[in-house]
Amino acid sequence: MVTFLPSRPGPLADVPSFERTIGGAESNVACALARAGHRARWVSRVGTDGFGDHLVRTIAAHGVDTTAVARDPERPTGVYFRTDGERATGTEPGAATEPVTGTEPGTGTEPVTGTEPGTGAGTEPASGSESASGTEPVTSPEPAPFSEVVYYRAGSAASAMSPANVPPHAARAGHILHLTGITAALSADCLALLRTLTSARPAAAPGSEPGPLVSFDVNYRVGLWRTAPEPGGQVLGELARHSDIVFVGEDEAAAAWGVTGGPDAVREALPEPAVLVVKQGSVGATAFVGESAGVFAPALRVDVVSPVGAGDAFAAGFLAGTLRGLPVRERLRHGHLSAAAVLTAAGDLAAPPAREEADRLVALDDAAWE
Ligand code: KDG
Repeated sequence: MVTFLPSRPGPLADVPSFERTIGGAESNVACALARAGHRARWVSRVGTDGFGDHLVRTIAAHGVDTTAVARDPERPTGVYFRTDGERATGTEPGAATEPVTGTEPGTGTEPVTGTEPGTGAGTEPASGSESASGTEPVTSPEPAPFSEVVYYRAGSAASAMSPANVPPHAARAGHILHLTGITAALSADCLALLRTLTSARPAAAPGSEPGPLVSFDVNYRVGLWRTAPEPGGQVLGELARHSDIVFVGEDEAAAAWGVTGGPDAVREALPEPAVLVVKQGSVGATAFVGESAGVFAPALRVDVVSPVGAGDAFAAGFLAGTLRGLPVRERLRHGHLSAAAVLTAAGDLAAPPAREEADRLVALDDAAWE
C-alpha cells in the first residue's frame, strides 16, 4: 500500500498535509530482507494508477524483484493514512504492540480499533488505543502517542488477488514464502489464495527441489475480520497450522484463540508449525523449534518514534537469520535489531543495520542485551 504520514500530530480531521511513503506487511518484509542482502520477490497486485507505479518503483529500489506484481486496470492501488499523537519522550521499554486505530471507509467505516499486536521488540503502545486483545498496554510515565489508521483498500487491486490470477510458480519460488493474516482478511479470493499456498503444497517430485518453507505472520486485525466471510480466529489458526514458521504475539493468541498463559501455552495450542515465534511485548520473544523447549531473547530498549511496521521488520530479521542457518537465539536477536530500526523511524520501513554490524551486535553477551 501507499502510506501517507502526517506532517504534524493531531486527529485526521486537523492534519493539513501528508507525506507519501510505502507500507504493507508483506512488502515491508520483502524490502527488509532485500536490504539485509537476501534475494526477495514481492508478489502482489496494484492498479495501473500512479500510486501503483510509485509502489512498484519504490519497492524495486529497495532491491526487491517486482516482476511478478500484476497491474489491474479495473481497480485502484490500496492506500492508507496515519496520524500521530504527541510522542512520548525518553527511552521506554518495548511493548511489542503497534498502535493502530483505524477505519476502512471503503467497507462502510470499519473500525480497526486496537493495537497492532506483536512486533517482538520495543514499542510503546498508544494511550487511548484499544487493544485488539484486551491486553493492557505497558504503563509509561510519559504521554504515549495516539495513532489512527484509515485504510482505502476495500475493492483495491490487492484485494482481487486469487488462486486464478497469482501464478503459483511466482509465489512458490525461493526458500521461504512469507504470508500474513492481513491478506487473508481482505476478500474471499485472497483467503482462497492463502489457503492454496498453505495447504495445497504439491509434493516435490523425486530429485526435484522441495518447495519453499511457508512463513506466516498472524497479524490479527480485528476490524478487518469483522466484515470477512469467515471468523478470523478460526481462519488464522488454520493457516498457521499449515505453515512451517509462524509469528504470533501473545496478545494476538489471546484475542484470536483465547490462549493465555505465556509462550508455552501458545505452543501447546499450536504444535504443528516446525518453528513458532511467540512475541511477548516489552519482554522479548520466544521461539520454539520442533519439540525443543522455547528459546527466549529479550527485546531492545529504544526511543520509539512509530511502532507500525516493527513486526514486519522483526519477522524479516528472524527470516534472514533462518536463511543463513543461524542458531535460533541469533535469529531472534536479528529480529529485534531490525525491529528497533523501524521503531526509531517515522515510516513503516527502515534499513536494518548492515550485516557485519548486525552480526557484531548479535554476538554481544547477554548483559548488553538487557
Ligand atoms: O505491519 C505494518 C502494516 O500494518 C502496515 O505497513 C500496513 O499492511 C498494513 C496493514 O494492513 O495494516
